Amino acid sequence: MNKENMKTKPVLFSGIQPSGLLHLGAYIGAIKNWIKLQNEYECFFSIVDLHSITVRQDPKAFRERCYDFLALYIACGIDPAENVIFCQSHVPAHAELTWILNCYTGMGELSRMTQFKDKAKKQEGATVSVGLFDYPVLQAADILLYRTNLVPVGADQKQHIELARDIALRFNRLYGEIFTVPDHFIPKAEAGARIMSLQDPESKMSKSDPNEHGTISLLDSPEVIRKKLKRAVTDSEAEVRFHATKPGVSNLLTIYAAVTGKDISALEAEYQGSGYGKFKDDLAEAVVTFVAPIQERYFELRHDKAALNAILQKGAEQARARAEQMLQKVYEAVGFVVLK
Ligand code: AQP
Repeated sequence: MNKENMKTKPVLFSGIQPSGLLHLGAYIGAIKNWIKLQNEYECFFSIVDLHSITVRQDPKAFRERCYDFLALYIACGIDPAENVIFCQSHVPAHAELTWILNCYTGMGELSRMTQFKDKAKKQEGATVSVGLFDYPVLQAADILLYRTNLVPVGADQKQHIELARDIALRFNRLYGEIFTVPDHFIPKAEAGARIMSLQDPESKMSKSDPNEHGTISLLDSPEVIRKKLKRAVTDSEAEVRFHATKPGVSNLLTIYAAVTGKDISALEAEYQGSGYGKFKDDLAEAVVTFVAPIQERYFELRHDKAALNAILQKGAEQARARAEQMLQKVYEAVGFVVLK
């Protein structure tokens, strides 16, 4: 992409919380499309660290994980020379716009968010923070600050993007065309909109899954990947077929197709009559082969903190410049005194 053309391109924003190891679900649901779309859009890829503190983080591990994420974004194929990659906490406008948007969002709307209900349930016994409740508004601010046209996400985020659209439309009705109303970009189900846990195919693969065998991290070793896929829950039919009644096998087929580029129907044909053992072994090798170059590049990049900090510094400056413009526009629209 030629930087000169950036302003004429539509805008893409997306981010991932550095709240645990980056896994294959987030890669297939989101990052794969970031890579595909990065040349067509002016892209802002964020490490959304403000979102992560909606649940407790160990500060030292959390800080290091932000660098892990940066190195992984790049290792997966996001070019830092052509895209803006930044930590959300480096751009104060995200928190500032959230406050404004909080005042244009109903408690009822947030109460209906299924992610909140699921995540609050997972925290049973602990205090559920106001931040967790408000997280979709922060996400709306993330998106709306950049005049975003497209938000590539997994299916679990659809409701949040719809909320961001509702807030933008509501605000625009009151004050004129301030915000761009964003669209989501969600893969089709068979392309990995929702990759499920290897241990519980009814629940999505998740960073915070206490069962580590349910999730494949992009940094898992070949031995660990083989072990997790060998143990993956299937069914008693021994038939490699994509079907709603076979969620475990369908999930494995989706992963297989995503990491090899093969069609699901071709995989079904390839493994007809062969049982699950060979299917799982081959899938494990395909995943190992897929993550190998990502890991190699990751380890090259990860030790060079100075280079990573320089990328974050540049990204923060670029994102701040853009976000600040929108924030000023919003401040003016709601009637704050704006000092020129
Ligand atoms: N299992 C998944 N299948 C498809 N897409 C997924 N995404 C996450 N899990 C899957 C997509 O990846 C992006 C990053 O999500 P996030 O980390 O910001 O939030 P999340 O959806 O809450 O992810 P986790 O793994 O479930 O995190 P924890 O456990 O920390 O809450 C999003 O685009 C998401 O759709």
